Amino acid sequence: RSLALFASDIHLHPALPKTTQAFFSFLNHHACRTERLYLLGDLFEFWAGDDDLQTPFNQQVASEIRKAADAGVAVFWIAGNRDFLIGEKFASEAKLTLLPDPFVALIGKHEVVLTHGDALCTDDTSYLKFRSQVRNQAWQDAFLSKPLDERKSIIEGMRTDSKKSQRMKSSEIMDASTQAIADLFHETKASVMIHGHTHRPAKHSIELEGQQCHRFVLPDWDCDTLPERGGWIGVDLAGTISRYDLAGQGTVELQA
Ligand code: OKV
Ligand code: MN
Repeated sequence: RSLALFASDIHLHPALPKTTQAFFSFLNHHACRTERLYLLGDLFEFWAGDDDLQTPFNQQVASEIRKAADAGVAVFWIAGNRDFLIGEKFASEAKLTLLPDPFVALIGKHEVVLTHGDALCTDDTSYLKFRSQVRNQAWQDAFLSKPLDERKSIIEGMRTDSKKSQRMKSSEIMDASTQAIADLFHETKASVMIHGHTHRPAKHSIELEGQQCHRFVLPDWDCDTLPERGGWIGVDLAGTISRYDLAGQGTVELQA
């Protein structure tokens, strides 16, 4: 048994069957044998509201997560920039606990700060403006009061626009900023950070105020177009942090 597993940016969608199968296989073969599972955002390609739980696809995702919970895994969730409209209904169907972003967890002997990662991209000022709008409770209440079909077509329209304007290109401004990273380590006193969002899987180590700090970036799981992508981070009972590929092959990144 491992202590905790971390995954993000799986981008589940009915049109991406390989990605979906890879996630279900992760749950059934790996996540079912951990004490805690942390899902750190963008599990879904997009989420239009918990009333979309009627679709067979969304039902199946919730029930696969619930199976892990029923096997004794404590499942935690931090929202991403695509599925921030997940609410208590989804949480109870999937038997998971919603956490705020950021959240500090004691994992073995490590104080670990967990975040999706989009709020670290502070150089992308237009995105941060959009983020503060859509994370506002009154805005969400108004959006969720629209019919589900209308919400889905608004989101589809945003996705089409974003593809057209090439806003998704991997530019420097869309990476986590050095200052935002240092501020989060400082504010939380954590020495380990785990996040996703940037799709730049890596381990970065820096010294801050005399303390070695390690930042682990999770991979995205676009298994339908790029079969080599995907994977998770695990902490074993001794506190060793490893990175795993989708075959479950581990590489030690930080000794306890
Ligand atoms: C993804 C990013 C666009 C960065 C919107 C509810 C809302 C989901 C959404 C819309 C946008 C994802 C899903 C896209 C990432 C961008 C621009 C920058 C920095 C809602 C649920 F607002 F309507 F309530 N979205 N899309 N960006 O076009 O795929 O990551 S997206
Ligand atoms: Mn994201």
